[in-house]
Amino acid sequence: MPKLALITGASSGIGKATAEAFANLGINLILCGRRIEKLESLKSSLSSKVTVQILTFDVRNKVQVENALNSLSDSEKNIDILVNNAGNAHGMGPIQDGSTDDWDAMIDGNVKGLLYVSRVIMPWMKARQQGHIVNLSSIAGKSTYPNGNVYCASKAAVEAISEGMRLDLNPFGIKVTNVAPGAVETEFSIVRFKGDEEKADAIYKGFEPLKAEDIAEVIAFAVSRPAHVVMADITLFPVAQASATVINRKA
Ligand code: 8X3
Repeated sequence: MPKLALITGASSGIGKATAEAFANLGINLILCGRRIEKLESLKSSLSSKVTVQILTFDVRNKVQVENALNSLSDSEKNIDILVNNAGNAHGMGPIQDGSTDDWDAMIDGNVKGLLYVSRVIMPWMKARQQGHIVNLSSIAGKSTYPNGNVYCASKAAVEAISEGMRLDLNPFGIKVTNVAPGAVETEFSIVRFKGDEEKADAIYKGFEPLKAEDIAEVIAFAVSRPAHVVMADITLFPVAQASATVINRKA
C-alpha cells in the first residue's frame, strides 16, 4: 500500500525537493503552500508518478489551516508522513533594532504554524497508531549566532517541539525526525534580506552550499527506514561549514 505524505511549504526549496524525492519513492502527496500556481506546476510534473492533491493555506492562519486540513476526505486523512517544512527568516540584525512585524512572521510561521498543522494531524496518526513527523529545524535552533536572535529562537522552539512530540507520541508508535540544516541555497536568504539579491548571494559566496535536493534526499532516506528504526535528529552541513558561524570561504 503506497504511503501518503503531507508537505507544508511545498511550492519551493526544501519542500518542493522533498515532494520530488517522495514521488520517486512512490509516496502519494498532499502539497500545501500559499502559491497556487507553483503548487499546480509541481503537481503536473509529479502526477505521472503518484497521486497529488493540493491545499492552499497560510500556516500562520489557524482557521485556514483547520478548514483546509479538515476538508480532506477520510482516506486523505490517513497521512503517514507529515513534513513540517513551511517557515522562513525575516530580517537579520541586532535584536534591539528588530522589527516586531518580522518577529511576528517568524514566531507565527516557524513555531505556531507548525503547531497548528500538527495539532490537526497528530490525532489522526494517534488513531491509526502510526505515522512519521519530520520537522525542519536549523543549525540556528541548536546555536544562536549574532543578529540571528528571533529566527534562532523560532528554530530553538522547533527543536523543543520535536523533543516534546517524540516524548508524547512515543506510546503510539509515531516517529519524529528533527532535521537541522546549515547553509542551504534556496529562496531563504532572498526572503531573509527582503529581496536584496546582493546580500543574499554574499551568504553563499566562496564555498559550495547545500542544495535543497541534498536535504530532500536525506529526508527521503529517513522516511524509508524499516518500521523499527527512527532517525531522531539529523544535522547537515556543507563540507565547508563547521558550525553556525564558521564557514571556510575561499576568496
Ligand atoms: C538556515 C541556516 O545558518 O542561515 O536556517 O540560520 S542559517
